Amino acid sequence: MNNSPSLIEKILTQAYPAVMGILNVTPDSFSDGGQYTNIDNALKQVEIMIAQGAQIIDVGGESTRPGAKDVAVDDELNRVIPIVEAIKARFDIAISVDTSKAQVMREAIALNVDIINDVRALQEDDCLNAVAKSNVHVCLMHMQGQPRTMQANPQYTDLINDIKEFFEARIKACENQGIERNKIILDVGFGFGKTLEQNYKLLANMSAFSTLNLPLLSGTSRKSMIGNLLNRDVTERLAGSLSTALVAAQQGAKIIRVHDVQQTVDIINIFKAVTENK
Ligand code: 7PJ
Repeated sequence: MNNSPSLIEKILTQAYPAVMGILNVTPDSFSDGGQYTNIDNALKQVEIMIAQGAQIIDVGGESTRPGAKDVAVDDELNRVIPIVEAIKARFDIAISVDTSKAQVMREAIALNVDIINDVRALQEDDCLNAVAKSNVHVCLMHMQGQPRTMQANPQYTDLINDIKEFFEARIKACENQGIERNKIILDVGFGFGKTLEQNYKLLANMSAFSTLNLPLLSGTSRKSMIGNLLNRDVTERLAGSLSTALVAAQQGAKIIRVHDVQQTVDIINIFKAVTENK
């Protein structure tokens, strides 16, 4: 029996946030779609992100941008699984798989991935089962509605409290299936059924979720909450992405999910210097 902490357990006990580098293997993702569908290109990008200081690589085969179409399970498996295998064979890096499909979860878990990152918080068929009895960590993200329609008219009684109650219910559902609480990571889900103002309210109040005593993941990189506020298209959102990442770090996020790894590592190192010299 090996009791030494896993890569992800070490990451979650660090004093400063870890950077999760995004590897989209979808042909239609909003900011880098189609670039990394070929295995060699994907591995090159992984190598670059690791050299830049990423501690986790998030592999995603379903585009969840507003309006995106559903992906068939076989297509998602064919996109994701060979790339996870290839990364595992070459690099000692924590791997997260961004999926809402039980079959993709099962095959990823069989390859010993570290995190199942589910924007639907294990609410789809068989997902709780797929994760239960494994050792994997899960990221439960909050989304109101479904990607195709979620930005139409998001409404909350009390934004922070509604999301907190959602987390409590999903944590309970996990625990009822035998998924241990200490395997769970939470994410408020920036851009997933939230207005511009609601996204910034969540960013400003992310530390309110620390009462749940679980690590928080923050994903704002290149999103519309930046583009719409600043009137910048997707290629011009770096400063906005870094600013939101810094606020998330100040609010206690343990993992920052980004496209621009090197620049985000830089701002975390600034955050660290500021904190340590207070
Ligand atoms: C997120 C995600 C996020 C988590 C995507 C995009 C859209 N997973 N997957 N959190 N976003 N946990 O990258 O803009 O915010 S896909």
